Amino acid sequence: MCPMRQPMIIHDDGIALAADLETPEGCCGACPLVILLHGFSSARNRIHTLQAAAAMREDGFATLRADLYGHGESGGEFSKHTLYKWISNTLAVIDHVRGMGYTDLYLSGHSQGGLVAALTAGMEPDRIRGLVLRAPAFMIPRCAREGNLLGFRFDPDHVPDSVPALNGLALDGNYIRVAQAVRAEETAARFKGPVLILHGDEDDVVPLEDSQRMAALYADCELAVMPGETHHYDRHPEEMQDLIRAFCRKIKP
Ligand code: FER
Repeated sequence: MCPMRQPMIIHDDGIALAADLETPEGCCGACPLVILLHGFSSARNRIHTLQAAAAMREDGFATLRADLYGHGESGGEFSKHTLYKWISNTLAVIDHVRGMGYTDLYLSGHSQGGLVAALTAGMEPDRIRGLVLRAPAFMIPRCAREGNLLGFRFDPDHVPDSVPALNGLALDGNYIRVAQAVRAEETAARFKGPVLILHGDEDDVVPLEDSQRMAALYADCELAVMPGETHHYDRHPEEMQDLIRAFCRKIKP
């Protein structure tokens, strides 16, 4: 019998990443696996991520929820996290689960985690079979280049040493420098597998327009616009789960 839930620590070049691997009934390493990434200032145990993962397991996918650099129970300081560090973490998680025998791999992410899932899939299009992006924050590189992040305006050609983030936190200027260098559009063109993008039309954190723009760039992308839904899928979580289940059934190997 395999454990149904296995907490683990995955190392990325000295940074300890906390993760939970959960397997559906009867799966011992031979089942497909979805790696789920949380958003900015969030963590792997938030209710909407638990709900998304539960829906995936109902269709026979194992799930691994990971806390990324500077978030949740993982190492690193929040102010020093960047998209590059999160991509590196995701590559390390992929290597780790491949070492455990999981080869049929999918990525999913919420908001900033959705952006990172998409960027990583574009780097390993031969290893990642599909993507489930929930309110992906595709606008972060655009906003960093425009000089407007989290409602804070700055000169994009003279990036400040630090910018205010949420809840009294601060972000180093390197977060912005990295975000300015990221090209989400090119990564979409490189990934040919199936993509599901879920986006609430009452999301006031991440604009729906960026999901619409990016959906058109993927070879095989379904954009599900959820009426009345917010950034955190707190109005109709069961509808989010239905959409994920339908997609999982469609793509299941
Ligand atoms: C921003 C808007 C949204 C931003 C980050 C986010 C750093 C990410 C939100 C999330 O992951 O939930 O301006 O800048």
